[in-house]
Amino acid sequence: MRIDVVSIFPSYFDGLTLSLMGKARDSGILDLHVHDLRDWTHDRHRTVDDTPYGGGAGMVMKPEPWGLALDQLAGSSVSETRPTIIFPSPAGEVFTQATARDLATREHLIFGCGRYEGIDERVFEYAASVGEVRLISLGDYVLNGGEVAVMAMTEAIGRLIPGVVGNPDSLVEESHEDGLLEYPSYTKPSVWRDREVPPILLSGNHGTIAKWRHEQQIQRTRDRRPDLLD
Ligand code: 6GU
Repeated sequence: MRIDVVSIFPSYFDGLTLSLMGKARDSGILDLHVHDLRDWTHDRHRTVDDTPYGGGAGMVMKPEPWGLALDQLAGSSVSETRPTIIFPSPAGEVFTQATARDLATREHLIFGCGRYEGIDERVFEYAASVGEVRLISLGDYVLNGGEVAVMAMTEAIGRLIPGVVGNPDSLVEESHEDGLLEYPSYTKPSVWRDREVPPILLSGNHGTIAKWRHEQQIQRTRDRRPDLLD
């Protein structure tokens, strides 16, 4: 999979050289490129924002650098198929494990990180002429820009690409994969600071253990995330 990220703070994404995402890049499973939006400006100050038409607080990202970025990154020199172009936005559809699974099947993702009060609306219209546009939110709260959201999304998507997570079994038994939260885990020692590991886990009976874990999943989901059971 190819991923392009456009941001005015490319160094946010230095963390994607670490751990499993770093390994996926080194092995070539993930072809990730981070770009500075200012590289598509042509004025001396490398301007990416301006005041909003109609007045109001804050600044708006100018359309021209975004247009040039999309022309270059969505062009056929980068991918044969139309890319999926994702703009992180608190005004978008909410990102879930199902979104991650869908996006993990795409050949080419482009993430456009907005800052300030947002991006000139015409950029979204133009992007829809060169790719499939998705506005995606991490949840109902506001971040200063899309960078942290794109870090989260690329990790959630990247780990679903075959070969990124070493043991595929660990993808199956996780929170949200079956609509339930994960069961509790324990390791040695069997008694720690007077607290015992649930004895059933030491019984060696795999059938009863599986049943107990499933019950724990349901109980936790009911307690912490009843909305997932509706
Ligand atoms: Cl994707 N972007 C911003 N700026 N704020 C958010 C968000 C995204 N998701 C939740 N809050």
